[in-house]
Amino acid sequence: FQNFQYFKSINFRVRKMKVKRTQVGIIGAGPAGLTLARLLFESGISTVILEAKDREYVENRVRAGVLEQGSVELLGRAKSDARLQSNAQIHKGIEISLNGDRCRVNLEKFSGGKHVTVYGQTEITIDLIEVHTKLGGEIIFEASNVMPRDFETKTPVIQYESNGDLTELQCDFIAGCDGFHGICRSSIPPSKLKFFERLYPYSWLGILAEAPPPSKELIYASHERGFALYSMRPPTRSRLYLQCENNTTLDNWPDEVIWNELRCRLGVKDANLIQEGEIIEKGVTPMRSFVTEPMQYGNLFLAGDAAHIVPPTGAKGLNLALSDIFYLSNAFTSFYDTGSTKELKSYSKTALSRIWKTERFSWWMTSMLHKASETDNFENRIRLAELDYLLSSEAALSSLAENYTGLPY
Ligand code: RFL
Ligand code: PHB
Repeated sequence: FQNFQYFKSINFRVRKMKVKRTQVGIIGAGPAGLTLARLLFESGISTVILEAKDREYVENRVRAGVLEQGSVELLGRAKSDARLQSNAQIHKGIEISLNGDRCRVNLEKFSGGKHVTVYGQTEITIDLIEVHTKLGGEIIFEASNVMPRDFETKTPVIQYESNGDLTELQCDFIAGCDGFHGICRSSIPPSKLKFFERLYPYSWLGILAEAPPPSKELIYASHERGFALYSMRPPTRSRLYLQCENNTTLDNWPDEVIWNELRCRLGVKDANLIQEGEIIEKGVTPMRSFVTEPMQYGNLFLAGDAAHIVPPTGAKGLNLALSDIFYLSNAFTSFYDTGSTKELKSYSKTALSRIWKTERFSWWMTSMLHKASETDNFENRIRLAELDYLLSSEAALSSLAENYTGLPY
């Protein structure tokens, strides 16, 4: 009788499952998932993107701002660079400030002619969604209970709910582009993966301000009160960051305290450098280095923040997500063009080789520029020696410029 009651209650809840089919099912409409969908669409490969949040939320997330040349080229291949080409800024140098003394690093000279492009991730996301939907690409926003299944078989599926319907999306492959807190990495049996992680004893307080950028280039400031970064969202906005304690809350940071701290740490001798304006976004970001190995299990492939995290100091998270997509889109295209699984099989190994070098660079920039614990006076002296060496050695400057502008794919 008990079983019967149970059966009845299950039956009562069972809804009819709809079935859909695509070649590559993509989970997550961040830069990784959207760029993959665009590139596959251009190669005639069908995709469906399942995104947990609504479109407005996805298009308003304020995040990265600095793009390597390889990233810009990939967005060009994804036919999503029209606004970028007319609105972005080319930066041929950055400034490094040590307790208020600023020194320009000529990226172009030390990297053999390369530069970076300043254009917000928010804008990139808007551009990718606009082009993809206009051309008929399918993005399902507000998909809930998204669940990748059967990816160890040749017939993987993604189960999800949308507008009250329960659907099974049948596909050849699943791309897990669902960020650090997504479902894909945690769907793989933990015994099949290895994780590598470092947490840092500080976070970043980030603000976006309606204040015109007074400096032409980014300023990375190492100061005895802690790190600060001056960046921008041209033409009208400044994006600024301050090193803060891990357990800080926004209540500790009224606007006036933020501006005073920025003025002090950016240590500007000309008092006009920092122009105040209305703060339109404020948030705290913890700092983490994290890598998952391998980035594939059966027919589920991880890309971007779903597989790895870097602390934002080197401006690499978005760029790494896009270099993964370069390798993964090529591997899918090669499979559908020729039937060869060679590139799919080597995707994880190929991507991880570039990821680890970029993890190293991001860890190095972070450790060098942030104030370590007061009690670790050895670490703090080593950091100063590292900065002193960097700014006095052409070899060290070349290494910084080569990594900051982006290692080759
Ligand atoms: P995203 O952007 O996190 O997108 C993942 C998407 O997946 C969705 N999702 C799900 N969808 C369906 N079902 C589920 N169960 C889902 N779970 C999650 C999410 O809603 C989301 O839409 O990952 P992606 O595409 O891999 O892109 C990575 C980049 O966003 C990230 O690395 C950068 O923003 C990091 N980053 C920077 N990177 C740079 O290259 N240069 C920078 O200057 C830079 N600055 C930054 C940064 C990140 C920051 N924060 C806030 C973490 C500055 C900051 C403050
Ligand atoms: C940004 O503009 O958001 C930004 C720039 C450089 C970084 C990190 C973030 O290193």
